[in-house]
Amino acid sequence: MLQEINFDGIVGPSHNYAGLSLGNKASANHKGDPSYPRAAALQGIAKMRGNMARGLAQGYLLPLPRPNDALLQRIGADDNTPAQLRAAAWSASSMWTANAATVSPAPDTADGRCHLTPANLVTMLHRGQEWRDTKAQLDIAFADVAHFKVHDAVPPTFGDEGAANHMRFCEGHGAAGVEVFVYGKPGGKFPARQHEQASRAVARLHGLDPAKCVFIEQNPAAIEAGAFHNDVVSVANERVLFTHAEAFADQAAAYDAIRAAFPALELVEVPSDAVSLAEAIKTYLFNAQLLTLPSGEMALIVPEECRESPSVWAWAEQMMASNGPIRQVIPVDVRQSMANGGGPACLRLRVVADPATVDPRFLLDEARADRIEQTIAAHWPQQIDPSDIGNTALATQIRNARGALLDVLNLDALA
Ligand code: SUG
Repeated sequence: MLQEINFDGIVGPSHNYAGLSLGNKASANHKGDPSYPRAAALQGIAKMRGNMARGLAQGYLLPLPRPNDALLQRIGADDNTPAQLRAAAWSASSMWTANAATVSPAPDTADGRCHLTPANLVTMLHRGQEWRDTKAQLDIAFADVAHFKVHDAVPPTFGDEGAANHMRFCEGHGAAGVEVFVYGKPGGKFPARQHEQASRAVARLHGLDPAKCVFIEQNPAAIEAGAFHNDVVSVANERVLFTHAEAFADQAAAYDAIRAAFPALELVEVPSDAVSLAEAIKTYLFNAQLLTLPSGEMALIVPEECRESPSVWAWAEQMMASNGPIRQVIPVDVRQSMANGGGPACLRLRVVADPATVDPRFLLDEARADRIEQTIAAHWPQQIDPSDIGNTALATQIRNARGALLDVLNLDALA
């Protein structure tokens, strides 16, 4: 049976704070801090276990090979190369699998298969190195060509950031949906990472019905305030759009366009006088997993930071007391990822599929969660200081740690 499976990125052993993402406030604010890869990865596993315990299907994608020597060679890295450039080859940014790909479930596509296009992530050097290795995993996880089609990334210069700028509305995950692509217009203070033409190319490649696609411009003021991806200010699930009132360039026109394609839209809008744009971006209230529980109720999995914000938590409590579609708000601790600008929603890629058609080596159960946790506890570095980047012994530890995980999951093909 078709169902939503969330594929979380396992946080890689090289997780560090190098301040690489211009326009991502958390990344800039934590530049130079020590990082805790082991704790970061265990936080991620705990989040996955929580959703599994709620009765939801859970998968994962593996960390990519780091440090990436091929990237260092391609930029001619030498002893004088700035630390920032070197750090790109050490980034664990593939943990944010909302940027791994855009996914169009089978009921939406012309050939009745689920289509996946890895995001080219060309705006940032440290992210642009990801897609071929990501595709190698998607090719294995979704190898069943009767049910899946994995594309190549769209070419540069069209920046594509994947599911982080993509929403889907439907009556139920297994029903045909309306796909909404949110793009930024370049020319602002910070890069607009998702280009309209990239979104349109993905929609064409996936064989979507043009009448069931909506293209919406992100609010330039939101990008300027630090919403470098639309999923920092909006999230959708089934009929529900949960959004900040300043997410889109023309908010009313955006709602109208979605309603024209999907009349059943249920809007949960948070006004700016309840939660300011700045507070929404600081707490990542919208970078939440909006999930349909087996009971049919919706739950919002938010970062712990939301509970610490008086305005956000007051709003959440009032919403739960109301008769709206979101019945529960559940905080989770993903602070290590949050400090680099990645909340619960960034850490997962949603795929609607029958789990029986997915390679089981990418699906979580309690036994696999135990094995992954043990491997992390045994091999992931406890702490990385910025001055450690480039250290040969640490590079070896990071490579061996990933190798140990591949062994345990029987995925040596990705070595
Ligand atoms: O691309 N952070 C990521 C965070 C991505 C969040 N994803 C979603 N919103 N879906 C980014 O900006 C920081 C890396 C560093 O600074 O080392 C970073 O890449």
